Amino acid sequence: MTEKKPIIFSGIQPSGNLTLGNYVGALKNWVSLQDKYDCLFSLVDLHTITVRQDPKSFRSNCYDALAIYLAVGIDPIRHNVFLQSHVPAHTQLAWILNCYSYMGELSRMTQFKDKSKKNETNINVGLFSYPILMAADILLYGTNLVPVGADQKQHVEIARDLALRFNNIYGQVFAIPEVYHPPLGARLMSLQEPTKKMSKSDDNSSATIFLLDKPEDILNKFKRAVTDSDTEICFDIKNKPGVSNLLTILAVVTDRSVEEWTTQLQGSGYGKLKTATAENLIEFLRPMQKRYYQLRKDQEYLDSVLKQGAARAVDASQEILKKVYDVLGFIPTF
Ligand code: AQP
Repeated sequence: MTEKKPIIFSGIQPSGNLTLGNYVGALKNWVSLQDKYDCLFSLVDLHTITVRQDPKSFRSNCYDALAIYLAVGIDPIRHNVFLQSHVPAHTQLAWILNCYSYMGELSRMTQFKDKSKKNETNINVGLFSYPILMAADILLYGTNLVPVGADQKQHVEIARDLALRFNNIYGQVFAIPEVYHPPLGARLMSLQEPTKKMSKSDDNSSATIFLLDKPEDILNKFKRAVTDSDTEICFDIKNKPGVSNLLTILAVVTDRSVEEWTTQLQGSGYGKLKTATAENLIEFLRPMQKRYYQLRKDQEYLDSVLKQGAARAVDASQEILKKVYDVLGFIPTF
């Protein structure tokens, strides 16, 4: 009998082209953790509509993101790769968890505050209750580990709080998930405002590196990256956020330490740091981009991955959902 592995759940919103931040904060770690865990990697499309989407681009963004998942090395045979909207249990559990969540705790969420500022004309209830749906995503599968970037820490904490709250009343229903952040790059910063997170939806496209950016665009974005008026290359997030961000990217994509790069580039100036980061990133992305374009053309294959992922996730979602309904006293369906 094969030993049961601990469970990972994580997802990305197909709300646009995926970024280097999505890669370093999430995808890279999914790939490295997938040998030791049973994983559910979702395209969290229900979360995506908390901000208005153009239906046609939304659908195409879902396939783009799926092809990226596969191109970076996620194995869809061993693990579940699926669209959140294909598994109704996510919204079923989310409704129940709504009834165990408090307005006060949700209104403290940084992402809600940030996104409300960005979408002043559409501060919808979904934006507010986003962490509850995310808690449902996680708790539905008995998840043990949630690999995400630092910006999602608060949301995983809410999922833990809800699980503990529910278990305290009804007994051991949910596993208590742990958060996982990469040791380096848990929050990649904007290239234009390095005190702000690098984001898919930044109005300034120079601020963000997209995984499918062309080499010349990557080089130009790094050349224009904001640093500081000093000249010394050293890692100091508080006083030199721009330089520290570039060193982080350089270290992550070359699999070398920040210290090694700082020593190697000593006395070189920021120009050299920028071109070294751009050139190494371009080479790092090249094979992934090639795989992406091959996969993206194969609609039949992409659909087959989604079909198989959904069937397995629907199946896996039933056990805990049934348990929740049962402990709450709902009459089982006949
Ligand atoms: N800058 C980042 N550094 C490290 N990790 C990041 N993540 C996102 N940005 C960074 C991680 O990527 C995963 C998926 O995030 P998401 O797309 O579901 O939501 P988000 O955090 O809101 O990402 P964006 O890029 O900022 O999207 P938009 O612009 O649509 O709001 C998560 O694990 C996240 O931590």
